[in-house]
Amino acid sequence: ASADIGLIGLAVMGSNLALNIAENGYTIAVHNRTASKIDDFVAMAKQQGLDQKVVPEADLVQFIQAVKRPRSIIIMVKAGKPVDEMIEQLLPHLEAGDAILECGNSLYTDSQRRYEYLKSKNIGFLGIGVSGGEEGARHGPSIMVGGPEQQWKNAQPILEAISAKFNGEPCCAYLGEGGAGHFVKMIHNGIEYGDMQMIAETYGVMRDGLGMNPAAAAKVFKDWNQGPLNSYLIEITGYVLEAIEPRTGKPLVELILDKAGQKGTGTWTAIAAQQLAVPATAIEGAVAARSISSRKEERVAAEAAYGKPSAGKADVSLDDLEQALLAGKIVSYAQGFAVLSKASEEFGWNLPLATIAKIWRAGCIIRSRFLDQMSAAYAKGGATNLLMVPDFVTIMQDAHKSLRKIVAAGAIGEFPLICLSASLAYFDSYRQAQGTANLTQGQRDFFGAHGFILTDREGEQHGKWPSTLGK
Ligand code: NBP
Repeated sequence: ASADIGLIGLAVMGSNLALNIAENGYTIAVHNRTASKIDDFVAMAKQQGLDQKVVPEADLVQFIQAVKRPRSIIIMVKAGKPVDEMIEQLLPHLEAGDAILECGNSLYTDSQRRYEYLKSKNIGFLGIGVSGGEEGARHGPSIMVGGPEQQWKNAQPILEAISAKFNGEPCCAYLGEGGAGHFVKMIHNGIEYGDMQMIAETYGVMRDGLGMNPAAAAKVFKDWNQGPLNSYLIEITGYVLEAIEPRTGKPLVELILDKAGQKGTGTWTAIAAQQLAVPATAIEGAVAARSISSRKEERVAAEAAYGKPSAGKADVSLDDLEQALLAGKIVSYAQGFAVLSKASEEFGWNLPLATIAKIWRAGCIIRSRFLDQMSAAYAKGGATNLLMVPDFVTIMQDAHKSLRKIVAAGAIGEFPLICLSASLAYFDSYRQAQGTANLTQGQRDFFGAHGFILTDREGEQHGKWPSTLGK
């Protein structure tokens, strides 16, 4: 055996990851179900001067035997059934201590199940979230690892070497047992949905509330990228807004159909948050916004029924808009990290929150200056909800006022801010010492005898309610 590691699945992600591994000096055995893709890959590796580091194997058993023991074998095939099929094909040929490193976009419960299944067979299963798309896979993704610690240690040098670096620190970490890596990757994607939706909403305020054209909006995003919002997503927003469609000479963004696609990871985050009873309204709002966007025909009909929104000029400044986006972002990350925190408790993962913020600082889609600030704040320890971390309390004390102005302008101006308004409502609920659930509890006792606690007495009580039956 001559290869340091093996990889199966030479589509976009697998090929790029394999080239990244080869470029970092490791010998990699590669395999793909359709053998012709292996030849294509070797040709690509040759073009990049990396073919000496590649051991191509069209035969699965020879491929496995080409990898040094204890083996680390990456699977980068389509998520779902293909992963299970691949595991079954590998299993008879693996030996105790070997590990399968599954790097696709798998649901964390699938990774948990696979981890337990393979544990019973003395084979390690690492469920690994890889973020950064094609470019990230080739030049340095953010890597979130879950599974048995021993097999992580075997693969650690390679995974750290190929990951993105932030100030020289690898954006790759071991996060916990079982499905921890894919859970964290899922939350990353949920947060990404929130970031993207809130950016789209601020563009909506510029377009519909302030009458700005895409070029003017692009300039604002470029300015914002120099400040606290500095991030990959703000940066690319500037480029998308300034792009011109060559056929027509018009701004490209105005010609793109306003229906957002989604592959499901935002929905998974919203479901997981609900299952764990952690409010993640900004992320849920972002998922809902994509779903509403896809119902274009219904929206066109509803606009005809209710009339075009009154395009009155919003009385807000761009500074308020910047601060509102920052406030919305803080709430959305607070929610995402609260879900992480609860999952950690529930599944016994002991997720390192500061480390998670750290490994998202480079390589992944949500990379930002903000995450550097956040990891530093979490590293100090103490509060689990970001809204209670002292540095962020200071920012929010002013920023929530701007968020309020923007959400109010949207309500009056009739342009939707589903995610920003959800963030504001969460913030206001979170910091309200006396809520309104006292009434809810009264109602629940009325119709279901669910009981309530009185603030001045011990123990559960019931009300003496009038009967409404038959009325
Ligand atoms: P795809 O998700 O398009 O999968 C194609 C690969 O799966 C090919 O190698 C194909 O082999 C193999 N495959 C299939 Br389909 N069914 C198989 C089976 N039953 N047995 C063995 N192999 C099978 O590839 P991708 O876009 O590179 O993504 C790989 C993973 O990475 C996915 O989970 C994806 O969600 C995730 N991901 C993608 C991105 C991205 O930007 N694309 C980013 C982050 C994560 P064949 O050549 O024989 O058909």
